[in-house]
Amino acid sequence: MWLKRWLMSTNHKDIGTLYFLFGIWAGFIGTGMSVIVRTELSQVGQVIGDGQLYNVMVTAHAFVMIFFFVMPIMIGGFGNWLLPLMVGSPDMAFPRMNNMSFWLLPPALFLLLISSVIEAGVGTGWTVYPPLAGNLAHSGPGLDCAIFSLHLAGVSSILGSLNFMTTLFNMKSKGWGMFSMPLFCWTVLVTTVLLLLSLPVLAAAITMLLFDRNFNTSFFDPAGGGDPVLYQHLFWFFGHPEVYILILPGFGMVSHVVVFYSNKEKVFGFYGMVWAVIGIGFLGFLVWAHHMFTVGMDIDSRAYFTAATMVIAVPTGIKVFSWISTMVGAKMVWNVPLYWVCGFLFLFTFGGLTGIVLSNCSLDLVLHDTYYVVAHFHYVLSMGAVFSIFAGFTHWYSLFTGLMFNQVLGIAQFWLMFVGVNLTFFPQHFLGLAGMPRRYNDFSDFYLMWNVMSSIGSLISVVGVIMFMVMIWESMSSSRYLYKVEADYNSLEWMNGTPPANHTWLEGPLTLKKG
Ligand code: HAS
Ligand code: CU
Repeated sequence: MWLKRWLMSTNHKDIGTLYFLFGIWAGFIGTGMSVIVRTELSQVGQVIGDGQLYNVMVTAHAFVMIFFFVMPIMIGGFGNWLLPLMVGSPDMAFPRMNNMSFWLLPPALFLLLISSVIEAGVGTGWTVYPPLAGNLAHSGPGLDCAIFSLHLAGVSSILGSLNFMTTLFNMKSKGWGMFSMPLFCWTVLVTTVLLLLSLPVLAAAITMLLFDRNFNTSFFDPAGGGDPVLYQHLFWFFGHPEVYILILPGFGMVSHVVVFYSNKEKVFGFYGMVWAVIGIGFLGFLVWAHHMFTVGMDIDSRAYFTAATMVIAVPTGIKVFSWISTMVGAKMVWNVPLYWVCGFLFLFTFGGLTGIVLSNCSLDLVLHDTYYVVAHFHYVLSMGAVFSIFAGFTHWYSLFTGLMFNQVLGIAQFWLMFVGVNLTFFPQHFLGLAGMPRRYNDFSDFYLMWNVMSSIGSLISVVGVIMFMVMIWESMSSSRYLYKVEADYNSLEWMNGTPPANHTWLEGPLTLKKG
């Protein structure tokens, strides 16, 4: 029975729970790797004493965090749990395929982890650029395992995307049009379109690389008429949409949480929000070469990619200002999720602004491959994507478990994380501006102070993450059912597609009442 429930599940909530457990576990592995990285960089000289091993840790940290922590939790966890409830569908469109999407992930993670311990591991960075990823610099099967891992995770994402799309197109309540869907559904829908259009390009690139490595082709080898820059184009045609894949569902969750704790009926500018998300998704496909300004691009392409990239600040700004407008003049309820949302708004915007700085080709020629880039993407990821996950998780925890977090612990944990991540990543802007390159295991004395700060910050955030586990343990061991769910989301009418009478989707899926 237990095996049947968890191994052969066709229930969207159980599968969502599996995604959460998997993602949280992978998040711990990724965090452990980041601690190794920050330890190496906490002093001048070498700690690990092996540059390749350091690079392997950096690479695996990125892969685990992107493909096995943020994506499974945001899309797999929240998507599975919430989308059917939000559109009034009894389950996902293809429940058995849903189970398969999940169970492709553990073998993918397994392949990725063993890739790090086979021979010299994969020390290429998550971009896996040839010639470093070729069979001269990285001989042996480790890198091939990493490629297979990406193939599997990619198949999982594509199947999941088809499932979500079909559910959102075909299984909405009677009489619902596309614009009846709440914002989280819209963001997941756009995310799945991005996945469906970008992942095959990554699959092509890494398959060509696999052939170059093992079957003597030379797609990316100039000696055989190939071109390594082609790989970069293919990778970033996937890679840039990927960064929006990592943030868009977070945008959706933030919208729901903002409305809920502002006591508002709906978000400011709903249609503007929907079109902003669609706009970000569309523009995301037109800007990939801002990651490649240093390859020797002609001046017109530089001007184009700079301008196109900056345009994305417009729809993103629409979203930021709409969230703020939703809160203006509201009777705010200062619960834990609202702390995370305010942290998100402040820090994501900051990371977005440094992105605009990097989009200027002339500046990027200097800043590319420095810690400024590392600071930029950790502000939008560790504080954007991760903060929105915390906002969503602390908000919907009662729906998932029927339990409540301890408020004091929750607020303390927020501030611990807030201080930790800012202390970790703010100094990295200074390191980057001073020219410290990324993906090196040592640095000159000149960079010592800010690196020490950064490493101390990372330890503070680790304490924050452990504290989050304490919060989960505390809530479960105290069995505190403080809130009673007013609407019965398992009722027959709900399963048949009519939302319960007191259901107002723009306030989030639940109307909570002190019980
Ligand atoms: Fe980025 C590199 C540019 C958003 C993630 N980004 C990365 C990498 C990652 C990443 C992971 O153009 C490193 C990849 C690697 O391993 O090499 N990024 C942008 C821009 C935006 C942006 C313009 N990035 C994201 C998001 C991410 C993410 C979201 C994940 C969640 N990024 C770059 C560039 C590089 C880059 C270069 C390459 C650097 C290099 O050399 O390698 C935008 O989407 C951000 C829009 C958001 C805002 C904030 C809110 C907007 C408001 C409106 C008013 C603002 C205005 C701007 C009018 C802009 C409030 C005024 C400008 C001022 C400076 C004041
Ligand atoms: Cu980009």
